[in-house]
Amino acid sequence: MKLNPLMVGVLSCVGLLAPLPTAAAESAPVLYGKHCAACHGADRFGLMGPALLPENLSRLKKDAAASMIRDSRPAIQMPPFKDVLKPEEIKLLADYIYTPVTPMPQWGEQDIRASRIVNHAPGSLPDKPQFAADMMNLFIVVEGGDHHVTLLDGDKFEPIHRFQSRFALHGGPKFTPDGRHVFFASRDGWISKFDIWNLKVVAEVRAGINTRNAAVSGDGKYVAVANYLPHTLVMLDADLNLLKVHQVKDRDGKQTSRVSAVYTAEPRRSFVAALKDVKEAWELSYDPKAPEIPAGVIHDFQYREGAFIPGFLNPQRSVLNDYLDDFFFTPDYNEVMGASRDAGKGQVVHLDVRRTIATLDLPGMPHLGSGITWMWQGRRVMATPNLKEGMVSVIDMKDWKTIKVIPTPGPGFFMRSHEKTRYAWVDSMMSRTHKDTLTVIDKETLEVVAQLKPMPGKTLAHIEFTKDGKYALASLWENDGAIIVYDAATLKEIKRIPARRPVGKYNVWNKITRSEGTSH
Ligand code: DHE
Repeated sequence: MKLNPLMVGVLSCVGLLAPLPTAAAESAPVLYGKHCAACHGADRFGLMGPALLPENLSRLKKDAAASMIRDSRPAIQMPPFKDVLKPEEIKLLADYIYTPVTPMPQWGEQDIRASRIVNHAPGSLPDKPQFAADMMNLFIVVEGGDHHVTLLDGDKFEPIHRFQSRFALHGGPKFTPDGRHVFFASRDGWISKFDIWNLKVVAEVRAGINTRNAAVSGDGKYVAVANYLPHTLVMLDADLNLLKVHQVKDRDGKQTSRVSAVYTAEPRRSFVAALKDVKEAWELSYDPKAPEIPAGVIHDFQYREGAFIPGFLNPQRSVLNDYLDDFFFTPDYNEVMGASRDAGKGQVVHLDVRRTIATLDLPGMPHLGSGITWMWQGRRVMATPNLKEGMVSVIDMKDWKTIKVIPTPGPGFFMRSHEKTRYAWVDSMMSRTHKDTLTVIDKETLEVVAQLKPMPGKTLAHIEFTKDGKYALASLWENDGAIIVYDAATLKEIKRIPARRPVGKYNVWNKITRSEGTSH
């Protein structure tokens, strides 16, 4: 993690073992077996404690991991090991957990099936909300500080319920179309299904060892999970039963790939996945009647001479000019605007043509996953913050030209707006000096109208609007942080709700209606 030492709780479970004093320096695997394996797994894939593999630890610097082993941290179970392990043993352990496991760890069908936990069988909970609130104006708040989730009433701005989540949730939670269920993905591969109406985690499954994100189909029947480790794309049903594990390989079957992300293209009834190490995008239909997909050379389509695979939940490949890392759908979902993290150039991929149809001028490492769109002077534009430079790029979605670059005080991660508000909000959380500042941009004039800095020096990021667009909720991204509620028109602070590093918040209505101002 480049921003903060966010892997709070890494090794958190080690303390459940009574640490034994170590007389002489032992080898790292022996030390690990003695002090860590019971909770983090002998294979380092994680058990009650998180996985300790370089892929899972990439957001934590090695010396921060060493100091965590040595001194522990507040609010985690692990005791400090400074009186148990010698400094050189702590270093050995830190080196060990950053050593890749070879060959690449596998997490196959059997592992996935065996990991499934059902707390409440389908149909066993009431089909009515068990509390009074506007079910469409609820917020799911992910609190990374102590790995909890809060359900917030979006009218009263009061918490309704708070529960422990899996370690290190990442990406936006995904809702079923009725807004009743929400699915979370953790970096360690756990997918959790929460019944909002009954305030219960109903089922969980571990779909991978290191996961990027998950997507839920527009009909709420399927879940797709994008993994870095192993190189798989996993298909589940909505009760988290395994349907299929795709080994992600190029069309020649030679090169495997991590999956950067998977999203739902609801109007196309499909999932679209970006691959990090292969120049392909995959589209998998979740329509059981999807036409078969030609595989290999087809001599005659009419007479079906050639090999075909079923169209349902199998990949159609678009072969691309460049890698696709982060991407953004056009409003009709037929095209994606994509960026490769290193290139400085982007590409537009047409999902029917199945190839790159345009290149985009995108300097500054745009965070396209955070892009939003709106109508400007009769045309639709999209805007994206940049992870490396303090600027928001505004792009015409017809000719893919950059209309304007709006300067912000520093590189940002998240951008948000709402159909019913005039302003778009963006953070500068990647900046050391301006991580505390939110920039408010007028969507008509494309000018900055305000900069908000309620707590100098403290990170302020990630906005989400209420269902009606009248209030903007920002995260004071600190362990003793808060959700700050702003009037979206006057930009005045209305309320603070305490929260422990609230990394993100998601409004049910904005998500299920695919609001143009929010991420999908
Ligand atoms: Fe994220 C969403 C990728 C680091 C917090 N992040 C996403 C998504 C992707 C992504 C592809 C969209 C998934 C979705 O919503 O379904 N994130 C990446 C990275 O490649 C990156 C830069 C490096 C990494 O380590 O993975 C990265 N992300 C971070 C963080 O360090 C953040 C700030 C803190 C954290 O908790 O990990 C972070 N990412 C988020 C959040 C979302 C997200 C809060 C959901 C945003 C939303 O509003 O939808």
